[in-house]
Amino acid sequence: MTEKNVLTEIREDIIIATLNRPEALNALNDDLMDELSKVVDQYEENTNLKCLILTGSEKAFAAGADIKQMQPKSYMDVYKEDFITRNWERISRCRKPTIAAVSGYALGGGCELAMMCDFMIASESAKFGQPEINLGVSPGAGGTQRLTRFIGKSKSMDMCLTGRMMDAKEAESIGLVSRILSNDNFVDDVVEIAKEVANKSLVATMMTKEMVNRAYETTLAEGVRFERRLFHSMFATKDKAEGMAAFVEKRKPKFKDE
Ligand code: DAK
Repeated sequence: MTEKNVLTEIREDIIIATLNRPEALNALNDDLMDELSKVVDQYEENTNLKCLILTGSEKAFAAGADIKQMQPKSYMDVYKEDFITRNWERISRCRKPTIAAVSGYALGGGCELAMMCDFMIASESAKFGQPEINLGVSPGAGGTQRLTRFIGKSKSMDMCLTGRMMDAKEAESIGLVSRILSNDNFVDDVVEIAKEVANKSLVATMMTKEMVNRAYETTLAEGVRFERRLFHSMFATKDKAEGMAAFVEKRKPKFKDE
């Protein structure tokens, strides 16, 4: 399953997708995003896989959309080809869990791509930014929307209007990343976290993910109603019976994703 711009590795039930355009600090272009979309398709189709880690290199998760690919494009080009919309946000529609493991630069489209994952883990060297304003444009793959929901208006305006970078500590302190890990063995350590996610009932995980995501799209009352309906529905699963029986019997549950 190895392709040119996105490398994949399967470790038990975890799939690691590694962005691989080192010559351009993993700048995102259509070819790379096509490959990444296929990887996400394969991940969703393969019932043995329970968690996807999206990562880059130590120097760059991704330094943004490929400026050299965008430079010659006109308004009519990007409008007609539906630039970005065509499949750049595929990972945000993945129903199974996804973790962004960010080392080095996550800028522009790179930061936006990381925000499309369920949560973000940063190495100590991670740097985040929305520097598009320096290019005479704005974020274009959801940055102004997702970043604002993650970190609030003031910080989001600061990042989008100055184009500055923030380090991992600042990103963690404002909730953009969930945890910071050491640069040493970074991906291996993220795999350990992915295993914790993968060990749960996939049905409960997928439903929980739907609930959390709903919080971004609806009112509190509707969101709580949605949560309650899905919560009730989980009482029909074998995994609910197994999980609760295992607790009562003081043993580890063996989930079957049913
Ligand atoms: N695109 C293309 N190539 C890139 C790149 C990028 N985003 N970032 C780096 N590279 C390339 C460099 O050109 C260089 O290639 P060569 O010159 O060696 O051929 C190579 O990667 C190494 O980069 P540097 O030599 O610059 O490395 P440094 O360590 O000195 O600096 C840096 C690292 C990350 C600070 C710097 O490379 C940098 O500032 N990169 C650009 C970061 C950036 O501005 N990212 C945002 C991109 S814009 C839309 C419109 C716009 C957008 C979306 C939608 N619509 C119309 C819908 C914008 C999205 C973006 O993400």
